[in-house]
Amino acid sequence: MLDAAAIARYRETGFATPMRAVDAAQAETWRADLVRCCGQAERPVSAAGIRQPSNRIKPYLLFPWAAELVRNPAILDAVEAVIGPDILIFHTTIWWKAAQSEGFVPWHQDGTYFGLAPFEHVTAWLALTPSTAESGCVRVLPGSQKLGQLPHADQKDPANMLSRGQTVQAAVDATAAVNLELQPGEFSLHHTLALHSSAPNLAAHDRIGLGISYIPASVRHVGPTRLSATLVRGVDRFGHFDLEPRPAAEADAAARATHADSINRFWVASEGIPEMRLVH
Ligand SMILES: O=C(O)CCC(=O)C(=O)O
Repeated sequence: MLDAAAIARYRETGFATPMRAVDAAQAETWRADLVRCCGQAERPVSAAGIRQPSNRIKPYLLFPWAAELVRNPAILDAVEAVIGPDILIFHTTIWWKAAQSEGFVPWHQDGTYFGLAPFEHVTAWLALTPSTAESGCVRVLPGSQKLGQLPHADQKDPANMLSRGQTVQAAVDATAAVNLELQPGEFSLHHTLALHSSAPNLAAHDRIGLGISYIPASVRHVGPTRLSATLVRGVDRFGHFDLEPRPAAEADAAARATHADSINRFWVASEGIPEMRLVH
């Protein structure tokens, strides 16, 4: 999947693309599953009036189809090539841009918001619809992962798809950016410190993908809260996280409890690390 030259390119540029995870038919099946299970954009409210975690965050704890998706062997092979054989999933976000909508993602580094050390996390972005320059694909500034962690600040804008509008506080030469164009079933990788963003979706179709955050088991959370993560390949010899179970049935009570617990811990952790608050 990633030969020595491709791994060297990833180290140099901070990204690798495009690679194929599944064929278009399987991508369409997952897209339909996603629309059925995660169609609600707003977080649901319980009978007691308490806002519940969104199905669009960590869906692999709720839905067997998503649990299978994040364990896709082709994605894991590529991830293994860059972070090694013992792999945990720390987070996953569904990135859904409606057709011809204004939503955009500002220039940012994922590492700013996760409270992880060292900076070895890699995001796999899997397309379930075409993700092109026209539909607002992810674009990356090559080599920016070498700049280290840059300061970010909140920039409120209703069209900003990051919860608080977290934006890097550095001049970005967008003309040097590379569009990570993907067809359904293809994926890219980007390094946790790679500066990336995406523009509004000008296409006549929704643009849907998942950003899956993989870390080597050696990476730890820097705050005092004990977080949970999912072991998807190899062995966890470090025990930095409580390991999450795979859902047995679609959003059953056990899966809902695991999902809520995982996300609640994340929220607690974010109180000590302000950048983490309500992150994608
Ligand atoms: O999907 C997008 O437009 C942005 C994705 C992103 O920021 C990420 O996967 O880290």
